[in-house]
Amino acid sequence: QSYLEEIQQAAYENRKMLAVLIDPDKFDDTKASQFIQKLPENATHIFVGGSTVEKGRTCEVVSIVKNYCGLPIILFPGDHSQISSHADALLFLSLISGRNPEFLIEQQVRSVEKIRNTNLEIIPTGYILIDGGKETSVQKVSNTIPLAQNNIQQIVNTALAGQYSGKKLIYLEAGSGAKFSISSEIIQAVKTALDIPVIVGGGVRSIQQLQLAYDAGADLVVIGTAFENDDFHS
Ligand code: 1GP
Repeated sequence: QSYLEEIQQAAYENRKMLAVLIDPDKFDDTKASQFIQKLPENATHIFVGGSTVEKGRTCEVVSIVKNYCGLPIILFPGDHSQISSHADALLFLSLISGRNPEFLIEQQVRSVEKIRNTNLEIIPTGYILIDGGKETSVQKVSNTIPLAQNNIQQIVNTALAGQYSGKKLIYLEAGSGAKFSISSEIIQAVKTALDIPVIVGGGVRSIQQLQLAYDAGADLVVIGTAFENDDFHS
């Protein structure tokens, strides 16, 4: 079974998934084993990526994490330089909420030479940036305007356009460190419209928020900042 098939199967059976996001630039190698030990029991995936990462750093972090942890490591790259053959799979992201060709196709084309010489599983993913109440680095780096949380129709239409163009997953992103995470109303509307699994991330800081996202229909939730700062609490 591929990593995508595992996600599809879990979503189909309503087994909720949790990814811990590691930003390679903020990862402390000397504390790798403690970090891994602290992972919540219900974590199912490690995502690795960030908006801006020093060249070569993603590879180092993936190799270190792999030594300590048996969870699948999935790249969540901010740009083509963040591709490491040591990971298991790659979210091949298109920022479909934006209209910047750089993140719709340019970075993807530039990543091909690197990807085709690896065994990485490629997972076509529609990435939708939604307003999280503050300007996040993904917004700055991608130079795109997030969709407003109250524009639910546009969010649903964007997600469906992603599905129709062959994306296998849709990622609803409020941005790392967002003030507000994606509302239950949005998650529910997107999940109801789509046949493919829905990932939700950005600003999820507590077990209650995590549960709300699951209850609304998120299949996989991504948590980064709260684990980094050790303040994920119930
Ligand atoms: C960012 O969705 C992820 O891409 C996680 O966001 O750092 O706010 O948890 P946080």
